[in-house]
Amino acid sequence: MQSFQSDFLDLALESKALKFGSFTLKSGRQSPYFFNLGFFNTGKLLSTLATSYAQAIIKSELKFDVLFGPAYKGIPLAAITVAKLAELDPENYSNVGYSFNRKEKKDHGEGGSIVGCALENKKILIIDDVMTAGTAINEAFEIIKAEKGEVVGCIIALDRQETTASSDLSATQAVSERYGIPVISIVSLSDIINHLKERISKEELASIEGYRKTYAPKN
Ligand code: OMP
Repeated sequence: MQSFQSDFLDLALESKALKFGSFTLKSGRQSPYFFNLGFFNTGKLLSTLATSYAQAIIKSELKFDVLFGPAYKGIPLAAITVAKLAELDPENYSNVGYSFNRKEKKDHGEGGSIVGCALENKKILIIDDVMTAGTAINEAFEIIKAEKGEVVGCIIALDRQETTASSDLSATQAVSERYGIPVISIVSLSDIINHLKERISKEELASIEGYRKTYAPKN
């Protein structure tokens, strides 16, 4: 594991963004852990979060023009990460743009549903928090398609590595296959288990391992 990944997981535990217990997911599944990126809510935490996203993007060597953060949660993620990319690697990222969609249509001023860089004819990297079934990401694809942008990849903080209800692939594998693009993450469920197994209780570890087995991709 790289240091940006372990720093990220350490802060996730410290900030209580990563919690253990019993949680109902958007999909209705009952999960023994939950990752709430909203707990990265101070300057220090956001700065580390931005570094982790930026390092994962730099490592991927993906080339893109605009980092797109779907409303609402993707908005600050796109903003902090594009700024951090320019700081860490100005030669390659100083001119990368960022944008996000409005949830409500604006009918005055310049109108339009995109704020920030226009997406037309641009290579777009989508940034989001967590992928479980891929529902949130699918909506982002629709928005970008309507704006005539080309999605070249997705970056998320956590890949939960779970199958969806309709496929034997994990949601990230399914999205990657459906759209023919890479889906990269700062960390995955396997990284959480490997990094934290000495620091969480035996019971917590056993229920996470059980959950992983139940929803593991079949490949
Ligand atoms: P999908 O849209 O099904 O991929 O689920 C991802 C969304 O679920 C995230 O954008 C969150 O709103 C929420 N979520 C988390 O934030 N953290 C988790 O650990 C799990 C979920 C979830 O409900 O699956």
